[in-house]
Amino acid sequence: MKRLDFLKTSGLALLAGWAGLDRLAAAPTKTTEAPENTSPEPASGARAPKTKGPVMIGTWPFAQTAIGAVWEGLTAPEGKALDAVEAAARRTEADPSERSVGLGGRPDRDGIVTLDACIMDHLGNIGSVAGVENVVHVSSLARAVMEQTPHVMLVGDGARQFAREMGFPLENLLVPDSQREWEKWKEKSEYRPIPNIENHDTIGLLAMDAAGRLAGVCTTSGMAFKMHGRVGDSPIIGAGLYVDGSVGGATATGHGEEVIRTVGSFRVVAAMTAGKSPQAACQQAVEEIHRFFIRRGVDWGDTQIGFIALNVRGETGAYALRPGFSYAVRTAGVDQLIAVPSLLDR
Ligand code: SD4
Repeated sequence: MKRLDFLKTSGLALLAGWAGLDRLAAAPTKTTEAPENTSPEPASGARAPKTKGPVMIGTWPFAQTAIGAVWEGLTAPEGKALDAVEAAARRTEADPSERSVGLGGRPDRDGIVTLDACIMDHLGNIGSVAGVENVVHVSSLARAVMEQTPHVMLVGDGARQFAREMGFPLENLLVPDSQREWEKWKEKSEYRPIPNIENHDTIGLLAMDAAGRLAGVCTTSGMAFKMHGRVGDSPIIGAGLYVDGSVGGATATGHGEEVIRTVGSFRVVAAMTAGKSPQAACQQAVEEIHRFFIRRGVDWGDTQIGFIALNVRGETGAYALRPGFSYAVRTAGVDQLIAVPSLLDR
């Protein structure tokens, strides 16, 4: 392994750590069935009863499985929010049947799978990678950027080179099903970078551990059949993810260009900083983004944007532009998949 003087630990030590995270993710869990809550009440700021950590939330139904797999580790006496979000992300990244994250992610229009991810802790430490080929666990790569380099973001070939130096295995991420979908898409499409509005399945995860530390991660293969080199919101701190350890965190899913344009996740955390509950903050951000569409006079078509948020009191919330988005919430005694309220009816 090429030695770089800013590297603080060896790739072997990192690999040992990742193996530990995957054991954490593989831990058996008890899942409590909970009725779907189709209309979560907005938390009412100072009047809301205090809730305590640990708590963990994530975008889309697959987050429920990922969170369940790491819950035991998060709730252990030494459980850390940062380890939990990374371990949960790794679980989804490793699953080839999840076609929008990690292994099995949908390719770009040239048939190449490129992944984006970022991670942030309660202290404001950040790491990010974008446009990465051949690396399944880009959430861990983002963490390695955060912890092992003086930088916060690596992209493309440089990110892959760093992965190799850190001992990450390089592999083919294009599974046969994704390849078949891409070939079918090529037949029908005009081979233009048309946003695929049906595959907004990024996984964003936020956790608070028993010590009150917050952390978040966001990992995706991005927009299906995107232009090669296109980067969405998911690896952009402030857009796809933001954590303020004294306030709360937020993460986004949906049309990345619009989330970048409006600095979406930071917008949610800023609203919480101003006193909004996570639920009200997500709603305010979506309403503001909707006003951006109207002001710009653009047709938002079937664009979907959704946010989830968690504050330091352990309160959670989510809101989307349109129906169809759901998020997983896990606290002591609660394991729910919640249908997210939305601004538009269709
Ligand atoms: C992106 N928000 O790259 C992410 C993932 C997504 O369709 O929603 N893809 O824009």
